[in-house]
Amino acid sequence: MPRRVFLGLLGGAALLGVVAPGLQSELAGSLVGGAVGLDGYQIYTVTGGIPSFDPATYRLSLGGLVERPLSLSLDGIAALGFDTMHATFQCVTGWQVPNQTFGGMTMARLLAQAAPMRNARYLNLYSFDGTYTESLPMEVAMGPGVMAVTHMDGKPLSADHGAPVRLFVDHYYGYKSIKWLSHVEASAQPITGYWEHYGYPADAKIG
Ligand SMILES: Nc1nc2c(c(=O)[nH]1)N[C@H]1C(S)=C(S)[C@@H](COP(=O)(O)O)O[C@H]1N2
Ligand SMILES: [Mo]
Repeated sequence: MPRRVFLGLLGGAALLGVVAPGLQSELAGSLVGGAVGLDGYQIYTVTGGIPSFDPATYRLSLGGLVERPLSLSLDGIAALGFDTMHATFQCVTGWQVPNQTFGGMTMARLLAQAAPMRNARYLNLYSFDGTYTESLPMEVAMGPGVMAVTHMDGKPLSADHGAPVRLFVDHYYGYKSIKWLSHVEASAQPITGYWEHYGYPADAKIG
C-alpha cells in the first residue's frame, strides 16, 4: 500500500514499536518529513490523519470583523468564479514543487463578498482537522498570490492535499498554506499559527 496511506492508518508515532525495525527508522523519518506523494509533494498532517468531510454539508465560513458573515457551500464557492495561478510550492524544510497550477478563488475575491471592516488587520485561518491554524496580515491576504484552492493541476483537490479547500500563499513557505480550511476570521489580532508555536517565524516570506 502507498506509504502515505499506511501512515494515515498508523495515526502517529505511538505504534512505531510494533512495526519491523527496518521500517521503523524509515517511518520515523517520514513522520518528521512527511510521506512522499507521487506528485513530488510530501503529504503533511500534524494530526496523523486525513480528515473526512461530506461535500453536501461542507461549509467555508468567513466571520469576525466583516460586514457580511458568510457560510459558503462548495456550489456557493464555485458560483463566485474560478481563478487560476501558476507558482512553485516551497516547504521550509527544503523540498519544492515547481510549475504548479492552482485553481479556486483569490482570497481577495472571497473577502470582498464578506466585506472586512476597517479594523480587521489580520486573517486567522482554521482547519477542520481541529488542530492546524495560520494567520496572515490582511494586506498579504488581499494580495494576488493568496488563493482558496479547490483544484491542483486541473483536478479537484485530493483529500491528502486538503480537500475540499486549502490555502495557497505564493512567495511564502508552505506552512502558511493551511489544508482542510473551514473557517476564516477577520480580526484585529493575529493568532499564533500551529508551526509558529514551535518557533517558526510568523512572517514566512521566502527569501
Ligand atoms: N491542516 C494542515 N495544513 C498544513 C499542514 C498540516 O500538517 N496540516 N502542513 C503545512 C506544511 S508545513 C506544508 S509544507 C504544506 C504541505 O502541503 P501538502 O501536504 O499538500 O504537500 O501544508 C501545510 N498545511
Ligand atoms: Mo512545510
